[in-house]
Amino acid sequence: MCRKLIYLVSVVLVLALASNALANLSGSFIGGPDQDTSDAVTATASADYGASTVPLFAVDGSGLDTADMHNSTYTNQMWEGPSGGGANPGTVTGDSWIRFEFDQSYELEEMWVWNSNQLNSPWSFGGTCGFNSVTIQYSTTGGTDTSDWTTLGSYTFTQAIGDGNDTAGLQEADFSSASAMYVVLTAHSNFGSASTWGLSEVRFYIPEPATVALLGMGGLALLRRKRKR
Ligand SMILES: [Ca+2]
Repeated sequence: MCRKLIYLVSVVLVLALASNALANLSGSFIGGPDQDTSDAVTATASADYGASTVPLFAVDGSGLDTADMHNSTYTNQMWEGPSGGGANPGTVTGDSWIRFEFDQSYELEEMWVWNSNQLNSPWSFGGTCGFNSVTIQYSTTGGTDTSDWTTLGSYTFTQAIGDGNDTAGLQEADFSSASAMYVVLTAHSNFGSASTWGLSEVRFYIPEPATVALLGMGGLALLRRKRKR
């Protein structure tokens, strides 16, 4: 009776673990698996135009469909701001920047950036607000000294086209497992907009969770127990 109870409890525990692991597996990015990553990623920026263009819209999954393609060309779905706002303390100077803070340090694999997909009718400068020449820097402390930051590199982003149902302007950056709690993207040019800078969405990929290994061990232990009986 007692053995049966222990077995039953073990099965329930492993099933619970499996459920948790599968939930984590379905999205190996910070704040996943749902597309709204704002529970674990906080975005701040050099500037914005107010409530319809706040940095939050770069991390809340807005403007993406379930296949991670652009599905919007409007504000309220992406971050956007004017030039200026000064440099983020400790990182390089540019015309515009956006900073991401995670809920803890992570070993980053890749960052994905969906560039600004804004179609600013009646001016029709689709995608011209997007970052073009960009410096990417990261830090574990977020300190205000330049020595607190490591430069990942200089990047040339591609332009989104101000259309829906595509992934134009999707840019990847490889962090090669660098530890970071903060990432800053500083733009030195965009795709033609004289006054406006922005991004549609940014996502940070991390290694699969350790629970997968635990799940494997738990399942193996149960199989062995079953074979012995
Ligand atoms: Ca968005």
